[in-house]
Amino acid sequence: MKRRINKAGILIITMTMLLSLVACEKNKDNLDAAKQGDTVEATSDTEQSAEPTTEATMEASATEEPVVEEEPIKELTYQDFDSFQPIREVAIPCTFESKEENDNQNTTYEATGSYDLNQDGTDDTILFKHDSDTYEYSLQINEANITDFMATPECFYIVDLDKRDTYQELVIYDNGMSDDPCFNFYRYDGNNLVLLGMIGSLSDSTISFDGYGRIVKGDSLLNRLSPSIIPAFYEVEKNELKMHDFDLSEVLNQEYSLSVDENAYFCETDQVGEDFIPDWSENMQDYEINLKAGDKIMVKGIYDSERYWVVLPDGRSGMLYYWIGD
Ligand SMILES: [Ca+2]
Ligand SMILES: [Ca+2]
Repeated sequence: MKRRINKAGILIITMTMLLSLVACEKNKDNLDAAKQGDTVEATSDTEQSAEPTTEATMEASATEEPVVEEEPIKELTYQDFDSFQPIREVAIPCTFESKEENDNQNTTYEATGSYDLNQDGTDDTILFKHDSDTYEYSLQINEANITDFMATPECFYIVDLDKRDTYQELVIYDNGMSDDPCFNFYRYDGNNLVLLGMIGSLSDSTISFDGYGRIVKGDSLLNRLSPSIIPAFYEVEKNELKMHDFDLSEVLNQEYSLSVDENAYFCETDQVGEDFIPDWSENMQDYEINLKAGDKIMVKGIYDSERYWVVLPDGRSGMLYYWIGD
């Protein structure tokens, strides 16, 4: 299990999204500064346009669906990956201060920030406390509180999931117990604080938003094809994140170009499908494959975000798969 000692620094960085999608690693430096008592101000090159519409939402309850203005939106298809923007580009600037305390037994991390999450004109006080030994955390926004467990909180973001309502959501990136990242989504409506849900992803930079309440991950091989493909999307329904799969039957047996270089594993086999078990023995290197951007592959089967039945440019057929374990 991988443990991180210095969470303090990391958290703060959070909202930073400078000109070029600076990653958490860069932010860690800032957080270290914040750990000393400084204030780290995150910036974003892309602010979402979320004009407050104060009339309806101040009395809304987190137990109710947010008030959504009438604005028809395009039905999403598996071909719409380009209408999504990564979290680092859409995160709204916010400042957090943090401190870390150690005694003989426990390390506690605390971060505070202020942001008008329900867009009622008054900033809301955000207080996050985490115990790195028990993994328990407390998130308090004004008088509302949630306690739960989180392994390795590293970054805070504020995003506007749906620009048609007045909520703006807090997202906490948890790097997991063993580099198994997860984004935790919270909504505050002025009275209630709700954990909308969690979305696991294979890295911290692969979650994207369309501004109309829809979220996609970018950690699938399908995202890196040209044209890119979305296997599924998430949206909030009754204050809960729900995943919707796309019907990808039209995608199969088609040839696609890779949009980026692809380092993976490939096993030439007829034993394709859900039951395929990768060889993770000491011979695993024998299955490494390096495909290049522009290479054409045919997708014959999609089993999850880590395993695909493909036909390679040289005509070999088998399973293309990825290392996601520890
Ligand atoms: Ca407020
Ligand atoms: Ca909103």
